[in-house]
Amino acid sequence: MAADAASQGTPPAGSRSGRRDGLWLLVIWIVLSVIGCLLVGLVWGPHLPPGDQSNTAASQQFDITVLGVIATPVIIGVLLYFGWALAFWRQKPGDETDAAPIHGNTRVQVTWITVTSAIVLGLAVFGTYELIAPAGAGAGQGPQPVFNHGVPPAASDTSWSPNSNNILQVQVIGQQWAWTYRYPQFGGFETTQLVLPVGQPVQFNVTSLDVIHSFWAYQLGVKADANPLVNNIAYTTPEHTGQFVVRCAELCGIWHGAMYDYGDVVSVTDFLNWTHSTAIKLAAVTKLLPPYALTYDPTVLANVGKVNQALGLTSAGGGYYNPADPEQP
Ligand SMILES: [Cu+2]
Repeated sequence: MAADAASQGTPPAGSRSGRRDGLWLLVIWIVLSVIGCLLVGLVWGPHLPPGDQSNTAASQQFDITVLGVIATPVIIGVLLYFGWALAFWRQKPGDETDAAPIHGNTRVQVTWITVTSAIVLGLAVFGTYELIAPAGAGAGQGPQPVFNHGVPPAASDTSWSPNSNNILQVQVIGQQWAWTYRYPQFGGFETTQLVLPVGQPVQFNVTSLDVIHSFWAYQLGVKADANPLVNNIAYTTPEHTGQFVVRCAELCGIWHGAMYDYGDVVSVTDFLNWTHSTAIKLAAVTKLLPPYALTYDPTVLANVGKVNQALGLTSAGGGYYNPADPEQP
């Protein structure tokens, strides 16, 4: 039997040529895995999405890098074994005999179960920790989120200054098919521009005026559902200035695909200049808006929207439908 198997080119387990193949495979696998892990971790890692524009984004990038590093030896192992089998263990032309039957191999089975269990359970522990400790998912954290910056947001904030205890609040309002942003600590003006100061914790209060949307600030690593009559909270701290993309990540109607814009992370000085000039510029419109609230009643807002439209305003005080929008109801 052993002689038959050897003549077919498939070395039986435990034979001398089988040992040598196994040793070669092990050595090559270790070398390739070390190189692969270093490349994935150090070269590819810093370029993995969503980047590192905010602390939440950097946390997600770290998670994806860790997953990539763990997956690398597994993928290399599979491809190497597959390639090795194709190259060296293939049947010779004209040989149609069967290979030696294999009945169980305790060492392989125990190794397989141990290694796969360790990987899966390790990832479960890592994933759970990353989800809870730094709120790594960056997702909406609910109306009463576990606050993760060590600075509790004060409910009665009416102003904001950098590095103070009153976290910057930005209300994100989804509506078919645009995002608007309210800044309650700067008189509650509402604008289609999302501007954030660098290095300062931000609290997004995400809601909707009509259907379910999803606020996705891609480079900030923030994604939170925007539901009518729900205040969904997400935190982040932008760490680099620059532009980021905001998309709606929940199919919300015919112009869902067009429901995106860009936000800007700017210096604290630029941010304060922008808020003060915008508050003055929009003062007349802000007076017409409903008072700042964590959610808005869509039935009331439709009327407010009509008033605004009649006044020639396109503010999102409610029913934010651009008069030029062909889909306007
Ligand atoms: Cu949407």
